[in-house]
Amino acid sequence: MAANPTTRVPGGAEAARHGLDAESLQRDVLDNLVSLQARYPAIATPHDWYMALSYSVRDRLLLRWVDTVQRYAAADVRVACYLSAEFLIGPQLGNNLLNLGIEAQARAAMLALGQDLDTVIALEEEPGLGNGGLGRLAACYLDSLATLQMPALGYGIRYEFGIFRQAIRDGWQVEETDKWLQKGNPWEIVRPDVAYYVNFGGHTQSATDAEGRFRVRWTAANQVKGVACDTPVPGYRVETCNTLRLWKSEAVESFDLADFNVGDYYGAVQEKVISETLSKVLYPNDEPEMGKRLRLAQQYFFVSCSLQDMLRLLELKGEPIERFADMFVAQLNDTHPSIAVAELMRLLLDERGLQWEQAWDITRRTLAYTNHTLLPEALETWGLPLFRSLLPRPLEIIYEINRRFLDEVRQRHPGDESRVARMSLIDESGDRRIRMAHLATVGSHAVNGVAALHSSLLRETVLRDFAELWPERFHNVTNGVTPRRFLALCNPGLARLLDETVGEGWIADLTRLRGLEAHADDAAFQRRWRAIKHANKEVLAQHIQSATGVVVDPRALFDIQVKRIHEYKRQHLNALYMVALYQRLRREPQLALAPRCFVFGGKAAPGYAMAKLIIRLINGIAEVVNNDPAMEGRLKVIFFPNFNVKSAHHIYPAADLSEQISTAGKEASGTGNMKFMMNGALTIGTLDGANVEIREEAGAENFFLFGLRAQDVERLQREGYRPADHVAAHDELREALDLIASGHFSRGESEVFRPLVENLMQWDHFLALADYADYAACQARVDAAWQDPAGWTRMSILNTARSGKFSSDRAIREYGDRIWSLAPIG
Ligand code: GFP
Repeated sequence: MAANPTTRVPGGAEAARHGLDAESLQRDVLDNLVSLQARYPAIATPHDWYMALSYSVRDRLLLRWVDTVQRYAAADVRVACYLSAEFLIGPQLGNNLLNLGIEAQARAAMLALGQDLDTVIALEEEPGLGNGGLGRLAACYLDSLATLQMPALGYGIRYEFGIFRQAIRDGWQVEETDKWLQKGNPWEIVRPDVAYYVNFGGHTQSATDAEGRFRVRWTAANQVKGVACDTPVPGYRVETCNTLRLWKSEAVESFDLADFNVGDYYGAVQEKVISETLSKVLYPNDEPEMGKRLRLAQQYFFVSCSLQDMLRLLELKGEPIERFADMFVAQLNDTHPSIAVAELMRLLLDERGLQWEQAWDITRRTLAYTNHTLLPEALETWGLPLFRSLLPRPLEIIYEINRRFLDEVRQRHPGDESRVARMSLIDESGDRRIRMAHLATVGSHAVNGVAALHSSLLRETVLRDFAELWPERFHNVTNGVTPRRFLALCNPGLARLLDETVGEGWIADLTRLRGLEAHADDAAFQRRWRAIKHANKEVLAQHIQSATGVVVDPRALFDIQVKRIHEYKRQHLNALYMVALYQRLRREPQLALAPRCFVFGGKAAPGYAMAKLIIRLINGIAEVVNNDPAMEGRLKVIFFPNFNVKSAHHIYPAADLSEQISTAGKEASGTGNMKFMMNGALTIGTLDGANVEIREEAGAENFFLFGLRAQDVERLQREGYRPADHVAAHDELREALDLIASGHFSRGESEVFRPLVENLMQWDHFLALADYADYAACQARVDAAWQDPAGWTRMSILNTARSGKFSSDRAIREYGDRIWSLAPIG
């Protein structure tokens, strides 16, 4: 739809009503308090004020939003659609104020109304619509797309219950339901008119239509309606405001169950219940395959709604179907949306009547796939019976894609049937399963990993045959994080110093932080740098005290590991070192070691017993260490409960040391590592994921490196790794394991940690014991470096100064140039 200039929203009058000054804001907040909250100041609760202010900010965003939509509609540009099952967007109010540039005005307006802005901001419930890095990355990318003024839409699921809330009881993780919508969500705009139907179950029939063309009709057993729920995504200090569109499932009232389920009333009702619960809850990572029927349904649901929406937008633009791939590119964030390959084909073939070749050409040109993991257990596959019963028509299409694809492979490699079996979209080796990573690769024009090392391992291992077949399709785009939220917003003290030193331009061009290098050795500058870090540590110390009751000293070295709990991320390696340190200090109280405060945060998947045991271990160590008078002023251990975006705001700025200690070759990239670096933490890490590039940028001398390389890990495992040998060779390690096994950290119950200790001694799949000695030695270097404040501060400044590469703006530019052929439209 070409926008008619006379119908454009008149920015002038509207803008005046929604002025950005404190007085207009104050007026609006009061208006909204009455008209949207039905409250008046004398009885308004702090939450009412939060809602009223948020609505006032939203009004200002919507002006930009309407304008942006009209600009995109008028321009002949491609739109990037980011399809992701997770968007961990974090609290919105503070970020929106920052991006609009009206934080000071909002503060003044609230003050005039007798309210404190920070208190109001702290009340916001966080939408927990993601597990960790993958979902947070999607949110950072939306921020950069808007800031770079690139036409984009985020598409995902509006989960009613996000990732569970983690409570700690008796040292164990307890999961509580995340009722983030309970008090309402002021940022959401529900659009009942933007809704699509999605089929499930039933059967297919083929017939020839009136024009003699072969057509397939899918008669579903059940249909679900997806309703769009939009959230505005403003760019930083630009007029552009993009959209995050999340789908909410609803039962289809008019659907006549009896017509489709003759004789199976209960079955039909059950399906109806499923449709109503489709978008209820986010699945945690690392769960066993069982009971995932709903998960597959969720994936298909949001992908189908999103593709149907894109087709509708194409029509609105008045473009023919042949131009679909010119107008849209869809990035598949991991395999969760990879069913898009079959669904886009279905929509083009069955609903639009295209021929296979043309539909396939459009599909391939539209889709691109990002891989986020090499771990075999994390690569999605679906058993055929489950897939067939839920998605009979997409399955037929997958068979046909596979048939044609394997013909191509056979032509290229005649007689190489083992290659055919390896590359097939169906794994025939056991109970036949669909390999979603293969489907995504075959159906996309570009495939990328998320850090240089990961992308090359992807080409050499998991997708090797595909990289041989289509080398030009493989790319690397190293992840990035938004410096708006993860520096400007969460670390205002440092942000002020950066503004003063290199100018405000760093927020939109992070490479400008290089200007800090000139000050790295300046004693006065260093003092200011340390004072800011110290103030941030005081803030975190307060949060720690209110969350755990433990008092920590901000003068200690804050050594922090926050991320999902997983054996490959090796929180247990860190835990072993803490135990060893504790023993050393007990044995030799005079040891000249710097006081250290270890902080952990992260959730374990509810069904992942070993990860939960690691949490129990950390809490067990914390209980013993924090209550031992001999450790006072020397060692503290904290497990910060319910790590999320909100608490991350306090954690990254307060870190001295960032723990990035995964087994080399296992962490695809990491993004927390980048957030720590920007905030001046030094990294202790392996050569894994983006650590490799962080070290390159920071300089090897400003990074604490230890551990096996990816190729060593692979060789050791191939040759037969014997963890017990490493224990035998290292007294401190053996004693640490013995102490854990003795029940010292489990209130005398020696059984509690037995599975963990035995697992390490027998298998140690992630080589924690093989890396222990080097890790401990590296920690000693950290200790020595910390005892030289000037040297440490210099390294800290240089880390921030050289973090420019890790802005998500850089990453999004690379996607735009290399994968999407998409330029900003300012
Ligand atoms: C996953 C990978 C990480 C990677 C992110 C984003 O996140 O290495 O940085 O995706 O690409 F494992 P997590 O699920 O580990 O948080």
